[in-house]
Amino acid sequence: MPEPIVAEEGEVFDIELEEDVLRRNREIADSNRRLLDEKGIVAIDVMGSVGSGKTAILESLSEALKGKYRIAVIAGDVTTSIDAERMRKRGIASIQVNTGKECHLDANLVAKALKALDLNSLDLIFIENVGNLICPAEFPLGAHKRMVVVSVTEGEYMVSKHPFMFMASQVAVINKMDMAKYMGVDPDSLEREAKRINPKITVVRTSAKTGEGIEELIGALGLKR
Ligand SMILES: Nc1nc2c(ncn2[C@@H]2O[C@H](COP(=O)(O)OP(=O)(O)OP(=O)(O)O)[C@@H](O)[C@H]2O)c(=O)[nH]1
Ligand SMILES: [Mg+2]
Repeated sequence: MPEPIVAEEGEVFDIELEEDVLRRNREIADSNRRLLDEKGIVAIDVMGSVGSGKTAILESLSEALKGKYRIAVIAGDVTTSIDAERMRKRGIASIQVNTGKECHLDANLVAKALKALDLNSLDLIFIENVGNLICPAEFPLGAHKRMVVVSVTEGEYMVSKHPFMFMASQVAVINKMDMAKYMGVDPDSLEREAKRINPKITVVRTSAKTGEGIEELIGALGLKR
């Protein structure tokens, strides 16, 4: 088989421009973190591919946690407000951020969303990133934890193919466990692969449909019921 063509560093984009953008993003992420800490709010960046179940997991987590924490969701999406509406239907304050063509949220968009929320009346903010397993990894938002959601319906290679996302996260969720037997995907091998890429990552298996693993996920995120 012929060797794959690999882009040299700086070949695809102007590398200096990219470094400037990433540095500015980090500065704004640091300022988001300072603001959150000042207000005593914990923020969690929820990343993962399209349809892996990010919103469904946030629905389950919010339901389980809303007696204990005052929760809001910042929902990132390219164009629609569907996810923010889903959370609002459950009585969770929610702000939609549309990125237009961009495949990830950035710290500046999150800063804007934080301005629009009443931070004095919140304890916990979930930030649902745009559905994508590549771009969000490079753009920290100022959250205290980053979690990546994959699902067994995405097949057996989605962890190995996206190492940066697993390196950037503290918690990995393998969702749609109720579908594992139909898909013939082995969750043990997904977990092994995630831990090979990032030995410090905590892996939790969930089903947003049956509620499996939601309690364990609450613990893995450092939250309490
Ligand atoms: N069977 C099963 N279906 C699930 C589970 N979690 C989510 N789903 C379904 O998968 C589909 C996508 O779920 P979402 O929560 O919208 O996924 P998402 O990651 O937020 O998607 P985007 O925001 O579009 O990237 C929906 O039809 C959910 O009902 C699960 O654990 N088991
Ligand atoms: Mg969603």
